[in-house]
Amino acid sequence: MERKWWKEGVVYQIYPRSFYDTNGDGIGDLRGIIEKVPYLKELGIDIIWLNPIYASPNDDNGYDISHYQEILKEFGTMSDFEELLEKLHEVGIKLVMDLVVNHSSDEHPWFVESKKSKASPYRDYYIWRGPSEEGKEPNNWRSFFSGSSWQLDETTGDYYLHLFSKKQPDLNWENKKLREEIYRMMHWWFEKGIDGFRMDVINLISKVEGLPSAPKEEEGPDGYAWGGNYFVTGPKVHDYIKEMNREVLSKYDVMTVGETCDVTVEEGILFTGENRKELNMVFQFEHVNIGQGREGKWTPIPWKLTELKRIMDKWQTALHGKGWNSLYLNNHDQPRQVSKFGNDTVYRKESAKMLATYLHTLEGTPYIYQGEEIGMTNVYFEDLSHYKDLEILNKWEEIKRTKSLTEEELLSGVHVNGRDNARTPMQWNASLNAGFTTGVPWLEVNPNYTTINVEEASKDSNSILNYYKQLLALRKKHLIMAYGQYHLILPEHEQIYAYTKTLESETWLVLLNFSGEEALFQKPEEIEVVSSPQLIIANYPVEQMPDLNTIALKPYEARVYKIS
Ligand code: ISL
Ligand code: CA
Repeated sequence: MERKWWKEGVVYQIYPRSFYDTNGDGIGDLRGIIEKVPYLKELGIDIIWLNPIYASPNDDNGYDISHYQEILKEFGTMSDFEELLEKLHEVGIKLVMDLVVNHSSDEHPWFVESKKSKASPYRDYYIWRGPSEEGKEPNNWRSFFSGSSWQLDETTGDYYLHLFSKKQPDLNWENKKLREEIYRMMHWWFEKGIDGFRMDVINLISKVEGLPSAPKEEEGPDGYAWGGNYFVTGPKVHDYIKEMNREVLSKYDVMTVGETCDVTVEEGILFTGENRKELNMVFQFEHVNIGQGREGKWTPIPWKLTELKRIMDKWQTALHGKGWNSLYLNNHDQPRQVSKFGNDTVYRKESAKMLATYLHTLEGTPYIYQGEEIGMTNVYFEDLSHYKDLEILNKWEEIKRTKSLTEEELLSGVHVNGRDNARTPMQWNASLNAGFTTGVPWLEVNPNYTTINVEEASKDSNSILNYYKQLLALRKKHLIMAYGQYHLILPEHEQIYAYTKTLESETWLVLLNFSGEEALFQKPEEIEVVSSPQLIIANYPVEQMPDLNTIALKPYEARVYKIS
């Protein structure tokens, strides 16, 4: 086991637009983060991952970058950024930035030049193709954000590829000059002192040669198909990452996490293997994608605890000693974890604490998404017009054309899985707009801010917030939390998620009830317990000396014992 700061640290993800607004324009800003540094320090986190703060026309909230070395004006200035970095470093918190290089904005000077003519020196920075034989798009790939992945450009009559919105043209990684520009930009940020990158959809940067269409029979009512086979973890992706590591990453002591949608565990080992010289860890998606129906995330279906176990067990086991896991249940693209995996009504507090216990006792690096530490929930706006996320708005347009879902059906899907669930402003206190802004927030606050907010949670010793503080303090004391080997017990149980963690001669037993009903834990005989097991943490009051052979776990109860 090789010790590393990025394995032992806990990451806190900040979505700057929704974190804290200091000038009343309704948009969170860098000075807002600076003001909250003491809050973050007290919470006990070690690393911040900041969603994009670069110059951007904001088609996709900053994931469409028009200048990689400038700060979005709404967020502040470069000197605000430098001050933030300095203040974080002063208190020992590291800063990881978002690296979005599968695509840029269509307003990036590279694209503006690329578009001008087929002879432009920047033409090949992007992926251009002529129309198909039928005079249509070059292939049938559907964009992540609905419709074709291709946009016709009148200037030359060619189409450009955009796996995401049409304002996010894909960069052409085959072009060596482009890759060198990206590496130069990365050096520039590292020289400034940042501590790492979270790499947006980094496993999509290599496309299969010829960009073949997906099979015709896979085309949906919109006429397009999922083209993932031709760009998810494509043929040259490992070469590119290795090159990036050689040219840039290896020169600094930094942390890297690849956002790798649809990545398999085999690929996960290749990306994160210590001898591979690629990345430190990846975000896999299998566990957050459970519970999807006919129209994917828009038509949620019930999921089973045994599915979650199977997926997480696979990743925990396969990467042990071989790679490294990142641990998350939500982020800015996902519903709130207490709403998806817990219970956001009767057992909100209990289930939020139970989920936290889970994440922080798995092997890997845990990520807390802003507001998770106070148990923020999904938002249930009453109609689609309240939403701002382009994924939701584009889907709405799509269903108006295809009629594949009614608006009511889409709305209920959005309530469960829409990205804006995670993006409503951070709830600081019970004053107007949750204390997030004195102006009009860019996205409405969740009306439950009057009871769910940081101020309230700080006053309550029994709050979710205080439980997170306890967990993070424990993690600093006990290496077993980050490094201990996970071993699943009771794999078939549909209510209880139980496992042991072992590091050298020490073993912990983690018991989690993932249901709203009482559940009876019966300890398998092969799990040996010393005569006086020690309670490490629990989310309900627990009797002093319980008999660990059988325990009736209360709804969403979590207990961790040191059993040897
Ligand atoms: O949220 C999703 C759709 O259901 C995901 O498919 C998401 O689009 C995918 O994980 C990629 O996410 C990242 O890149 C996008 C950006 O919109 C997301 O916010 C970002 O996390 C394009 O840059
Ligand atoms: Ca502001």
